[in-house]
Amino acid sequence: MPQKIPTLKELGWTPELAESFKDFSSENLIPARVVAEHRSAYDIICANGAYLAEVSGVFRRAAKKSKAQFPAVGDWAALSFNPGGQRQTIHGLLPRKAVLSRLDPGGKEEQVLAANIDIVFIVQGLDDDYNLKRMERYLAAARAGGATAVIILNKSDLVSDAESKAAEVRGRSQDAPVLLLDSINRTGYEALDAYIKAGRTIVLVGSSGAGKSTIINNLMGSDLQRIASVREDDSKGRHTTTGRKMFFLPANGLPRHASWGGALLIDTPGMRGLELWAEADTVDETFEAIHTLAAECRFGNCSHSNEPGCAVRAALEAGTLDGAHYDNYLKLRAETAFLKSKMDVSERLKRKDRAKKISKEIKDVPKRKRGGI
Ligand SMILES: Nc1nc2c(ncn2[C@@H]2O[C@H](COP(=O)(O)OP(=O)(O)OP(=O)(O)O)[C@@H](O)[C@H]2O)c(=O)[nH]1
Ligand SMILES: [Mg+2]
Ligand SMILES: [Zn+2]
Repeated sequence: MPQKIPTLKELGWTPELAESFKDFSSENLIPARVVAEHRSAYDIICANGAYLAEVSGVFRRAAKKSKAQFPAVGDWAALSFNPGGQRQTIHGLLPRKAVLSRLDPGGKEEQVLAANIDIVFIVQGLDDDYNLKRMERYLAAARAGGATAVIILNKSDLVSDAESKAAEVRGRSQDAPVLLLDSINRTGYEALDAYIKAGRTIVLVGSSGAGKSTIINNLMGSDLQRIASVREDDSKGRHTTTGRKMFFLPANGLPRHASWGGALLIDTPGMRGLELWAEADTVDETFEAIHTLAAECRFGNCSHSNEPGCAVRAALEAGTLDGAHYDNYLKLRAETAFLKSKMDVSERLKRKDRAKKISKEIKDVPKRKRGGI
């Protein structure tokens, strides 16, 4: 984390977290937030400052079976502090609130990209990166993890039909707000006021080259993250950001937008794809039109593929339901089907509760305004 080292409170430490930390503090452990992830170590911040940390041997053995149990950026860790040590030791993690997870690209398990987040900024460039199916996939992932999603269509300067693209996305984004940004001329940023607030943790995700690091730099008011141009022929990025890392927006270092101060932003490397770590019902909720139609299907457990009396297929045939939308629904449903047994039920319920709470908090959806920072 660059610049001033934030305090625990600035990192989002609350009396509730302190309460759930009680078991750890009796063992002389202190709280720390994980702010960056390296190959086998983590950057953490605790009351004593910023340090590198590793998990203990006991932790490693206990977590061995599951990658998701290892620390992720945003986690609250229990640390044994050694003033003279090069590296501090993580002995445990506090239970996570909302997370953003995906199916680990190398296997069949959950990978937590960011923990204890409030909002996911789904960033898409309006160049060749623009893709409704991918947007729906990210939306389902945010929902599955219990976070609120905000869709950011970046590079609005590059196209003449930005508004109609935004309208197209709104048609498929349900309650998720859709914002247009031009991050070169820094227009559209005022619309972020309603989401970027002190103490909130926000993770930016999307393809390489979408402009995530450019947005972080604009918000921080300085070029802390490296950015690089996309390929001209297909707008693909060059995987410039290589690790997940949290930034603290200083309250008084910002150009003109003091209201963003105190928010925590997580930059992530561009993803080639995001395979869902989600339950089928999450997918159903993401595809609201289909979900609504399904209530009219003859069979309660209709899969909307070949059953008689299927209202979804009827709408498809009548042309009132978009074919691409339906295809994407079936695809994402199929992906989630085999994960069902792997997910812990109580964990899922906790995530749902959290999602409800967060979306209540963030109900003050703004009227979109345009203008410079
Ligand atoms: N025209 C235009 N270019 C932009 C905009 N935002 C970002 N860019 C450019 O897009 C390129 C990629 O931006 P980055 O911020 O590096 O993208 P990223 O999403 O962080 O990419 P990875 O780190 O590889 O995941 C850079 O050349 C930026 O200058 C925008 O709003 N309009
Ligand atoms: Mg980047
Ligand atoms: Zn049906």
